[in-house]
Amino acid sequence: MTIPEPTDVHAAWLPPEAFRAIGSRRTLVQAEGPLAGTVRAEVEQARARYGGAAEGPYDLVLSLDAAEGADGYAIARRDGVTTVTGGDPAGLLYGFFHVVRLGEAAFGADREPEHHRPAMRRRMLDHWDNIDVHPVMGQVERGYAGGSIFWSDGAPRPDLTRVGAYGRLLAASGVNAVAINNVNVHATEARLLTDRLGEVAAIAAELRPYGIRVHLSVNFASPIALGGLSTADPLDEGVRAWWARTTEQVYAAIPDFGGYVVKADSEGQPGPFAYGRTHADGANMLAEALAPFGGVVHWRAFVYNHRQDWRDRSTDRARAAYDHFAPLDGTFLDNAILQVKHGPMDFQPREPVSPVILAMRGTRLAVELQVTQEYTGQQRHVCYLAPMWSEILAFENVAEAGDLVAVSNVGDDRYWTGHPLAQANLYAFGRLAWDPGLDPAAVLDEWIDLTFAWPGESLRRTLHAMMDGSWRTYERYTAPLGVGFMVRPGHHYGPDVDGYEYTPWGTYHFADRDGVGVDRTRATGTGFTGQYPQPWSDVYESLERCPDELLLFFHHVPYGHVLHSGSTVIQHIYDTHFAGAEEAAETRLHWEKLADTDAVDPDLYARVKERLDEQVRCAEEWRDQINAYFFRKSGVPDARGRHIP
Ligand code: GCV
Repeated sequence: MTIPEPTDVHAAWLPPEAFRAIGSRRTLVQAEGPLAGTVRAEVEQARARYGGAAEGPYDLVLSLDAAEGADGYAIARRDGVTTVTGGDPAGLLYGFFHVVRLGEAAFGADREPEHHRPAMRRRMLDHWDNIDVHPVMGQVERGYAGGSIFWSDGAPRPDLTRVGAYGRLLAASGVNAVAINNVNVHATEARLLTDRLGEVAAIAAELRPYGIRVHLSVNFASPIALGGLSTADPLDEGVRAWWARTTEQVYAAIPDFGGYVVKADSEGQPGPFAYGRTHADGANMLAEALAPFGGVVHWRAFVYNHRQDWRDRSTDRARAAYDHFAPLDGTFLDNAILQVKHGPMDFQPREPVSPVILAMRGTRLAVELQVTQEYTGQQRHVCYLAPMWSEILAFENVAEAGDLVAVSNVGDDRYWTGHPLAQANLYAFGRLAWDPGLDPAAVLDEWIDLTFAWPGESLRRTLHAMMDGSWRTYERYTAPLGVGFMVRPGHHYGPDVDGYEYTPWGTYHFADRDGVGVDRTRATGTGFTGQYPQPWSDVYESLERCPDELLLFFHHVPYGHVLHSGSTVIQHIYDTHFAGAEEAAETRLHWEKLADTDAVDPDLYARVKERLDEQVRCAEEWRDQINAYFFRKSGVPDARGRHIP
């Protein structure tokens, strides 16, 4: 096999240098089969580049031992030999990339055997890629890195080398599944299931050598749109037979196909409600069609009324997923996985963990994160998201979900992710899905070492200074205290405090002259706090105990309300917005110190610099709009007398 290394694309965390330590040594791969073949090809390519020998005595021996379990491996070093023992061929591949991560350190002092197994069985990226360029959403919905790596303007890309390179990067971070098309499945994309299945098979062929299974988003109404039936009722025998037949054909073309992803009865997508059926009826029908082949259906819980009357204060979008799905707990088949966004709303920079995840103990769950930075700066702002994900994953039973899924941030951009530093988010997603307990700063170190080939302390310090706290910086200069959604409607970039306030989307902040926030208490509000188990139900209900950063998510409070920090809400708004914009400017200063040094490639330097200029501009815009808005509403001056326009 040929290692996919497209020359016109940035190497991300797998530059040739990352393979020097292995390539300059003597390595033995004692295993057979396709994935072992990938490892062997990787070793041979590294050896050809860095002059290592094919014969023993060996410095590195990779072999199999089922005792390490599926996807698992052990790594050890003794008497000058490093050993990697894969539980299966996929484990061998992950063990190989572990050695790549260690670099020279893999061949230093002795190591006691360390055993590694992924916490999540499925570590999956969802692409929101379209085949046709959508008139509003473009080639990739919420994509900030150019076009799709799979399709261009209605047609599959003729050269898929880059897809192989993507698979290689993903395998090195631990990802093992990719859903290739948008969950909003439009007419053309629906056909990937039938007459355009060859395009799916071609993508699967590129990803297979790196242990990645392909999944497909399907349209619930496919039996009508593609099969010519008069209904898509999940309990109709004809519909069930259609899905069974169609699924059989999918597996005939792609024997290791992963399964379906479904967005149903959500933001205009069809679903079982049209037939008076439940989401369990819908999910189970597809699960039955997939079961004979070992496939799964990821059924999304993102179901809410997007045509709400803004005057109606009793309807609460945050409640919707739980209201729809909690009563169905225990009724989903084993291969039906409920895919739940990490928060109850929609990937805001700060949300509580969704109560659906805490409630549905009798259902297989996938927790969904968003690597693409829809609400976190759209890959124009530095926003390292691992600290947020790590908080989410540390909450209650979140890390016990079998699957971790994230919306990919990759496009056909030369740097993969638009903002080169956004590559770290993609890398960190895979690593946290493998081990949710990893320290985000340590994961960043791994990314820095690989991407910049073990750079000096100065670049490392600069990147940590720019990235470690960047999510909190972003939070400071945008919507305050967990209230969310003060973005421009539609594209969701930049501030527009009242942009969504009088719309049907269910995303309101209720600011008036006296106060701000959404009352979601049981006592006086929408009752959303009651969807949490104890102690959270009481913690969030209580004005005194609710964490500051979520205060306005759960409570409507006067501007003079005193936070745990000792500051009033209004002063907190001013302080964080001045501080956040200042921090953005400092971030740029850190980067500018690298100008005219050889620390990073000049093109990469320029790309990041251009994005930082925009981040600084936008952070100032956020600061000024938010501060001016709340000053005008409240009439309360800044205690420190700073200029508010
Ligand atoms: C793919 C948000 C986004 C939509 C997205 C939706 C979803 O509403 O703005 O673009 O649609 O989430 O997750 O289904």
